[in-house]
Amino acid sequence: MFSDDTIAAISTAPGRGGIGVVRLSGPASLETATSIFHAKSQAQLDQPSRAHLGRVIDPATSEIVDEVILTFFKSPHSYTGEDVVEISCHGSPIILARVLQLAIDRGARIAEPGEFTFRAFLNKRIDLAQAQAVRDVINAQTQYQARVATRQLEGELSIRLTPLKDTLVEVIVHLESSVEFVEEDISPQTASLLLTKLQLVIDALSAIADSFSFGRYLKEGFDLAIVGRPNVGKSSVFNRLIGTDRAIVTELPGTTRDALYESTSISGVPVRLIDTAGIRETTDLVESIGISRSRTAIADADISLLVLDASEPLTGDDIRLLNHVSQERRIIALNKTDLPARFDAASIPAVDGEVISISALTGDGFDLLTGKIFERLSGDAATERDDIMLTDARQHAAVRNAIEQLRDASERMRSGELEEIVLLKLRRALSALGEITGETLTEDILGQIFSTFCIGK
Ligand SMILES: Nc1nc2c(ncn2[C@@H]2O[C@H](COP(=O)(O)OP(=O)(O)O)[C@@H](O)[C@H]2O)c(=O)[nH]1
Ligand SMILES: [Mg+2]
Repeated sequence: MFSDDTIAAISTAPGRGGIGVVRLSGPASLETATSIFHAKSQAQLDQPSRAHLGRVIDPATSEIVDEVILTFFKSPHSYTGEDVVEISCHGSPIILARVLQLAIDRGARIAEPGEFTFRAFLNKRIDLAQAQAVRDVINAQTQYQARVATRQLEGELSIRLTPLKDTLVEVIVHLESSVEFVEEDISPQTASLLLTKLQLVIDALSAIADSFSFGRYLKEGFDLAIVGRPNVGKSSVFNRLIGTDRAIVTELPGTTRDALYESTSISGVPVRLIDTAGIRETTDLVESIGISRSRTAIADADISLLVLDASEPLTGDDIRLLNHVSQERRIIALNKTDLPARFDAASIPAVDGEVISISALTGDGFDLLTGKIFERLSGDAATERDDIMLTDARQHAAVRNAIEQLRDASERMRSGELEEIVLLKLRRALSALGEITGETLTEDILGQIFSTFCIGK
């Protein structure tokens, strides 16, 4: 990717719409655009940030291609930091392709996926964390995801990291000067001051790293398996959680023979729901294959929702399942509570913790249930609006790496090891943090990140 040429792409989504935008960025944007654009009025086209009504005309045939609005954003006050022109056409794929082709014929190059944002990054309009947030905003499937990504787009992560990096630099400078200018070791007082500073950085970074336990669910979603013996109402619970009659529900035990998957969201967190075949002792071949798939689903799921039927006494199959599904990863729901109860939640063996009473028939208890699921996902993590949330695995790995280096450096400082080794560790920590915002990254990692963008962004 080179920044001295001019790139062009259709920046709106494929398909038809009210308008569609062809975007150009680079030194020749305005020249290229004006060679195919004819303004209706005598306006000065190079006046930035003004919308101009006009027509795109094919210079070869003088044919009118579309009536459009052209907007010019002058460097550095544009998305990419370069000269940018946006041509808003009618939202027809045919017209957009034609306008793009005209720009290409006049020397622009088709943009690579994410190249506009990549240029914004290269020109320091945004840092790498913000560039990734652009992608996350576009890919968001829930309001919650969009909200967190928008905050990251505002530069929240960099704002949190900057003072920590500054402190690190301070410590490094201090140690470096003592290595260069002082014959003797740094005094115990200074050492303890530096150690305190490092600990503050470690604590702050740990809080950021911890937010990933929930952040990754928010970004990638989670798997929730609905399990239980036959006929307790698993498919009914599944249908109610996704809001449609996807799974077949009958009064016959063994109706669901194979696992069913459906994506939805719970409290704004994307979830893949798995309706499983009821688990019981059986000699039926097809059913037993379904049951073995249920067991796999339980093993793979982030959370298993274990459904019991309150209207019938607990059975041996129930008890076996209660013992089989691990406490930490299960939530117990007592279903059919609209019917007279045949046992009491307190009498369920092998349970410490809450049992949620629900009715898949009436919908009672489902707010509590989804609240419980959300609580289990978030754990102690911050889920509030103004708290930072790490959602990216690469960023998480970088923070973890920095923490490790800093712990190691502190350890060595305490035991009075050579400053050079301590310094090496501190610089590594600093460089790991730089990877998040993109100051210290190799070209191929950058390439990898931006290749996951869509074209025109
Ligand atoms: N009264 C009542 N019946 C329910 C409830 N949930 C499910 N059922 C009924 O229980 C039977 C089995 O339900 P189903 O969802 O197929 O159970 P599964 O075998 O565990 O998937 C069906 O006749 C459902 O209508 C509930 O909350 N209350
Ligand atoms: Mg079923």
